[in-house]
Amino acid sequence: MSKSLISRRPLFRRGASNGGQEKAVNTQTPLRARGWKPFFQQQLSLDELVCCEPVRVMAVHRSQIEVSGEHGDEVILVNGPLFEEAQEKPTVGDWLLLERDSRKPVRRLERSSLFRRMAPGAKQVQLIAANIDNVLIVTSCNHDFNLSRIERYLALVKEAGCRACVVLTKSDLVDEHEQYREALKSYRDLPVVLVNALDRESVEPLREYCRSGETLALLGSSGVGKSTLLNSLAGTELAATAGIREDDSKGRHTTRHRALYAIPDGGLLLDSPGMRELGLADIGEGLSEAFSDISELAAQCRFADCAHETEPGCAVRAAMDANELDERRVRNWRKLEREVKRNSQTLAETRAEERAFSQLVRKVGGQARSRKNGDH
Ligand SMILES: Nc1nc2c(ncn2[C@@H]2O[C@H](COP(=O)(O)OP(=O)(O)OP(=O)(O)O)[C@@H](O)[C@H]2O)c(=O)[nH]1
Ligand SMILES: [Mg+2]
Ligand SMILES: [Zn+2]
Repeated sequence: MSKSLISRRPLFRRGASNGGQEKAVNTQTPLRARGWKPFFQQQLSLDELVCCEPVRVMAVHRSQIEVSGEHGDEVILVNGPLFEEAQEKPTVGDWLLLERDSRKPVRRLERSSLFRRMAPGAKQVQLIAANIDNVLIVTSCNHDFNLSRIERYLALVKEAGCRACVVLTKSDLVDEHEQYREALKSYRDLPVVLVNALDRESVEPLREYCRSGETLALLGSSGVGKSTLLNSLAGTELAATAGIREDDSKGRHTTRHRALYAIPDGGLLLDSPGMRELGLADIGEGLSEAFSDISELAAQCRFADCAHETEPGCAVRAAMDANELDERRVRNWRKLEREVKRNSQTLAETRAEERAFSQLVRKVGGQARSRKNGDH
């Protein structure tokens, strides 16, 4: 690992432009304001308490990571062996321990939550963010609204153990916006908030998800208004948003990188580019929790391996026939179950291949060393 300190910047570079309100943020201890909690504190050894300093990962670039800690923001280089394993690589929201003097990363702390997806077109997972407390699933009151996609996000959120809220943006652009809220009425424990993301007053109900010390992720397709929401909650222009355009229901991928932003007098917000694909993998509990009504019914089916099609004694089928369960929802549940199974299998194969390859590399390396030493 190379010597890593490139630059240090003042506290809360992101979001610090709002002079007056910034003061309120800094009344918290800097670490707590960045989301530091007993869960992380208790992972430190006595030695580490003396020699190391925790920093939060605010953004990840190819070979650099922007971090923020007790002494402000800095950029560190990462290209050493510490972070080679895909799962181990730091992602936005992670806590890293830096050696106090050299500013070298020592280790990554255990995560309280992790968001990941199947990397599009690849046979491995891609980390999205870590240590998130709450999630806003953002969708707009137009063609973007899609129950099956919301359910996909929900499975991811439940798996990570986060609190979720659905935010319906652009309510100011349509008259019949209540129909969207109505469509989500039957979802258990799922708050729904209708907003005009451009209007600061309208987004006030969302403040309870981003109190100081909490980390809130904004997830949703491109163009739904994630960065607009971030700016309205921050009360200042922290992230670029798409300009006005004629057909507003199409995204343009304005946000290019995931990053955490500290908002004045509040918590940290994760803004991310809209994700076209959100492949689920290595997820089990999350899916049954997101579909807890169906999983509970499925547990009552006569056959343990019931496919909920034509089997006798199928409780899921009976609920659908009685119009108590939406057929689309059942279809989506089964589709996601198959997807998780398929992707998890692919991942297991990839991991086995990687293990075999590194064993081979070790073996060849060992043989080469033996020859060099003249062993027989
Ligand atoms: N009228 C209205 N316009 C909105 C609302 N929310 C967002 N917009 C507009 O929609 C466009 C897209 O908003 P962005 O905030 O850039 O969308 P995003 O989700 O960050 O998109 P990506 O960065 O591409 O993922 C911008 O022109 C916003 O001004 C809203 O509630 N009402
Ligand atoms: Mg954006
Ligand atoms: Zn059944």
